[in-house]
Amino acid sequence: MGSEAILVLGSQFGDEGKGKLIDIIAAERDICIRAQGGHNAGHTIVHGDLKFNFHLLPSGLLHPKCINLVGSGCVVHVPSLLKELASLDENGIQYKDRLFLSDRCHVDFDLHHEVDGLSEVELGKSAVGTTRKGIGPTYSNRADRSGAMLADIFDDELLETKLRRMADGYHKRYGGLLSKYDVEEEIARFKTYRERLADLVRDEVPLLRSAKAQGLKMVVEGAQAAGLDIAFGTYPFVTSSNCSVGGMLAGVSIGWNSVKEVIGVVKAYATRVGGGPFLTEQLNEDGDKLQSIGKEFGVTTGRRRRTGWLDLVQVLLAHEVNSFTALNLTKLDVLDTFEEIQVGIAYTVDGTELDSFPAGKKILDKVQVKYRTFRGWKTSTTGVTKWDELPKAAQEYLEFIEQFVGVKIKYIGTGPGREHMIVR
Ligand code: 2SA
Ligand code: GDP
Ligand code: MG
Repeated sequence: MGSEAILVLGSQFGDEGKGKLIDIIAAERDICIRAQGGHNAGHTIVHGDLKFNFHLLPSGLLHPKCINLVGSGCVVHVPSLLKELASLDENGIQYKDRLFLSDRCHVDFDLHHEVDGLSEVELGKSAVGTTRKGIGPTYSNRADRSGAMLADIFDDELLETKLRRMADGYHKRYGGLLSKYDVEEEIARFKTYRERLADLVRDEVPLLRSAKAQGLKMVVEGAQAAGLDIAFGTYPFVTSSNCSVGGMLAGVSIGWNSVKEVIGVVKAYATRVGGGPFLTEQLNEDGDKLQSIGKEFGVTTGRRRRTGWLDLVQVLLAHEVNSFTALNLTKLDVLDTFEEIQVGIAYTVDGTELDSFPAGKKILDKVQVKYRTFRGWKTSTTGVTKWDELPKAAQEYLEFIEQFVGVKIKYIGTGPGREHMIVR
């Protein structure tokens, strides 16, 4: 039997609950793979009283038989990686011989963190609202071919030359503002990382070749989401990687013909953390209620997430880019107490309906969202695991989404725990 992969992708602005679904799917998969992004991501998994937050590391680690790979499209901040590994150790999660990082991953240096912060300060009111984890600067250096791969850190001289060159470049750009950064200290620190990373870093290509030959089952965990995708998101308020199917295939050597399913994760309402357009945002009591019931805080930065109604124009764009084969609607339970629930179903500009989610601030500023109102079900759905046990009004809400997007909702989240899921 051939090897095949399930891809799990965010379809809004991130934090849809991808980590929870990955954890569920990884129980029956042999390999869990991250293909883009870095430790900007925050994926929460809840098992009974235990709560795990993964950042760079794949969310399949809680399953002892699952191998986990950080693929070539990712960027790695080594001190943060070591912190995540320490947290695995503290929780008794064994990762020897089942966690690997591609030697083609680019290194996110402390230098990049400093530069991320400076560039945000410089942007002032137009700041992107990044996680300040150095993601943008690291991908910039990768694209301009001056970055360092994990493979390079095992060569003292090469690493030193590359890091010095990057630091010189940024010193010219930011002058005294970068005076806090000490390149000698970072170079010296890398000498201590080598031994620690030697067993973890490897060429992913033969690893996956052998996995494919054995017919192993894979799950690829998308980080961030379509609305933050560097090509189709709300540029420039996006992350610096492609969070789409294309980004996954560019970030790990599985090949297109391994892809069996592409699951789009959709939160039952909408959230965004950071700046940028959010057309269904509710700066009112409804928004506050979604934020507090949904416990909407950034997993990596602790920032309060902005909240609003589900925007199906946005989800449709995500589907058009990714061709979802199924959806996971998450956090249905957060809507349990609402009298009425709204859903964005179309955009108009000067009275004319748009045929897709538009690009650019000028037009986005003018968009009016057309909503459809649903009556709330006012019954607890927390922990429901069967479709038939959902209130009729909740079923109607879900069926409308399914028909609008044209993709079956296969999974429905009714709470943060692994067991809080309806599977259809
Ligand atoms: P960056 O740091 O360069 O990737 O930031 C660029 C934009 O991407 C957004 N972004 C995210 N949005 C939602 N969740 C993310 N992960 C954390 C979480 C975020 C946190 O799970 O909660 O803790 O704040 C994530 N990572 C990047 C970011 O907000 C910018 O809008
Ligand atoms: P990710 O970045 O897409 O993996 O999502 P995050 O982990 O950043 O944020 C999702 C949050 O919602 C986490 O705290 C999850 O534990 C929680 N969550 C996931 N699914 C559900 C659900 O169906 N109901 C509730 N109430 N919480 C959920
Ligand atoms: Mg998250």
